[in-house]
Amino acid sequence: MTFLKTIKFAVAASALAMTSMAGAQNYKEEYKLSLVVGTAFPWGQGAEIWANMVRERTDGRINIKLYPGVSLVQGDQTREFSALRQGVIDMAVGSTINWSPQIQELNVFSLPFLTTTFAGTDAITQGEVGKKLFEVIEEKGAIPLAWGENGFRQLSNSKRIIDSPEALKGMKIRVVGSPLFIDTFTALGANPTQMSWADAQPALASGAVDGQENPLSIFVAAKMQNLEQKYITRWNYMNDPLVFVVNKAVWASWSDADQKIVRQAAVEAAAQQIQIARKPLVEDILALGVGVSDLTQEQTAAFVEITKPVYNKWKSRIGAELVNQAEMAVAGAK
Ligand code: X2X
Repeated sequence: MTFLKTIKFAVAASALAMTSMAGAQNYKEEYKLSLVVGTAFPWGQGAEIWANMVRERTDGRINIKLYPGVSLVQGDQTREFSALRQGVIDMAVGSTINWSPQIQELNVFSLPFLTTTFAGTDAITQGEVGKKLFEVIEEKGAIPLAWGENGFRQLSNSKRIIDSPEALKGMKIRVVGSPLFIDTFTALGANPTQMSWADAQPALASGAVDGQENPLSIFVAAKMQNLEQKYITRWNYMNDPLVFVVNKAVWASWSDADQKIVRQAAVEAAAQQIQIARKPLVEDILALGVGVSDLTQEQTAAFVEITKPVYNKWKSRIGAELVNQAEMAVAGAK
């Protein structure tokens, strides 16, 4: 070995020793990943796919454990983002609805009837608006890596077919997270109550509330036919994207190579997760004896019309510029 080669070898060896030492010091034994629902749901399956990919591709250096039921924040899903920022949570696959109390811009997805199609949803998340929202999330203190999807939220209830705002009059509906939902369902003439997912299920079972809104994949996996839910209206009034995300300090503690692995795995897992979430479920639901109503264009128009003031009010709260951009993306997708 020449002198130069010997030097190089020594430097490389000590660099290696330093990296693995740093690794041993900085890497946690387990990374806590928060999510609302577990692996019986497409949402949880996406998180599991991500965790498994990362574990395999990092040879176990990054070991992710799933905490469904938002158990790290005692089931209060509206506190998930704060806990993530503070480091109580290391990672999450989280709903934009649940983070919207801390990140006003994420309300854009909850604007009633912003888009009723997957193409429209993709045009928003995969385009300029999606990029901008990732910048906002990063400014707020977390590293977003990929968009997933909970799905189009459909209305279900125990009482009757809902095909007009009149039919919804006075009905007690459980709603999520953001005050926007209270506004929407108040405008529709219903009687909305905000509660967590954990509280929603007993409230539906006991009849304390008549109905709720969630994607069909949630309806099926949570067996909502056993929670008195007999009628579904497939109105596609909003899609609920998920974000695959990592706490900033945790992210910074990983080597460049591991960051790359985690990011790439998030992108792949999210793509798979969206495919699973988009699997049609209407036949399965009809087989359960639950009625599913689709709306005509005229019927949809009545819902759009009556929620327009809510849309406009929240458009200025969210930022008209961002919402205009989302509207343009949707228009371009048609
Ligand atoms: O609470 C809900 O309805 C759920 C499970 O869809 C969310 O976390 C947004």
